[in-house]
Amino acid sequence: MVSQASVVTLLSLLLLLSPLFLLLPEASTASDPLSWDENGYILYCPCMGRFGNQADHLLGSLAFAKMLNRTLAVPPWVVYRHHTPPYTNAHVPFSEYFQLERLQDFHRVVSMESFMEQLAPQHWKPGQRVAYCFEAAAQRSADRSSCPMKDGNPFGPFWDHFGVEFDRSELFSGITFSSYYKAQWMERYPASEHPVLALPGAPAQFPVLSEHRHLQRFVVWADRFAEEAEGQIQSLLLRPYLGIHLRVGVDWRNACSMVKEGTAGPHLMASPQCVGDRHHSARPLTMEMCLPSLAEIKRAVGTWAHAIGAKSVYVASDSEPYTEKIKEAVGQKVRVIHRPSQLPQTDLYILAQADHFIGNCVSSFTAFVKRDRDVHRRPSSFFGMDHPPSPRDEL
Ligand code: GFB
Repeated sequence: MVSQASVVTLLSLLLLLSPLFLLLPEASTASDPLSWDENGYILYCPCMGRFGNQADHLLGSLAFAKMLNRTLAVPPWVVYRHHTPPYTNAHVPFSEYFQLERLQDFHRVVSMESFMEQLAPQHWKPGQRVAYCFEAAAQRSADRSSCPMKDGNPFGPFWDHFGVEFDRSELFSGITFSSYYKAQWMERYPASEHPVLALPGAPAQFPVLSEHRHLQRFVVWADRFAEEAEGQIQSLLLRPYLGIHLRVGVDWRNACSMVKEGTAGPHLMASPQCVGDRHHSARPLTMEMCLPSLAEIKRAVGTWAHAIGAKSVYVASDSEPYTEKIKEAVGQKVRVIHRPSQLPQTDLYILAQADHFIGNCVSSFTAFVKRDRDVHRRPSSFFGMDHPPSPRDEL
């Protein structure tokens, strides 16, 4: 028989402990030590291009890790500070902008930082660190048989950031990262013998393959970051607002000269997003799509601002924002906002939330916004193309 007094004691004990129970789930996700995945890991340096390029590569790398059933160590974003002190690269953790746990909804991931802090000391010790690369890449190294993991910037600084030296190299040829080679990868590099595949670059194509674009849905803004960016939208913009991305700086002018000269071919960088994925049926890529003239910028902005009844226009730009010219195109009643030293990711967020977005067909910075908007079924167009092909159903 349980006495009334002991029931009361038990209940008060439970009440006393309940806040602890409530805390348990969070504690188990946030601070539990990581356990080792016997299926192995993939590590890579996001060593090509800036944010948009790295984001494209992340999606393909997620798909590759899932294909091999290995955990992906999600690298930090490499940020180049060529013109700002201290001039060295910054390595910004993925979770600064996005929720790592939402990637888990697609496949097992761990941050590169946690991998190095918690798992490497026991499972990937100095002396056991193998680099994996294409034979062709190793040809570039001094001994022609080592992977050039740390040659130059950003390669050296990336691995140095994590204190990694490589002890030997495994070279491969005759395979690519495509799903066609899944069996060869599994056979050649079983996790039991090759637990950590560390690669000099992303195991993915650029631009992202059409079948991997839908993975954008797992790239979800971090709450704190979204709140701050949302605050800017509330204070600066009136809805409906039009968001535009101007990619018009010097590096871009150089890139687009290939379109002018006719040497670009059917695809140039992120252009499959608007001309179509297949080479043989790609729509022609025009100069207005790559480097829109001021007349085209004014035309497209005027057309879309009118179409959505815009009360404001948000201009994100890599350099010149053409604010005054845009005001001429939309009239004095429409607020035109540009923030010159805006963090690229804040620009991306604000563009992604706009009532309509006009982007640059060839830019992977635009591509990030376009995919995010497609996931949320928000409309987008491009300079030089008012009516792009509709996104595929899987988005
Ligand atoms: O993102 P991203 O790979 O796109 O690189 P592309 C362009 C970078 O320029 C961004 C800055 O990551 C930003 O740092 N940037 C461009 C902007 N547009 C904006 C903007 O509207 N707002 C802000 N705040 N920043 C590729 C590069 O760029 O273009 C390659 O990755 C190379 O390195 C190639 O330069 C020509 O695909 O447009």
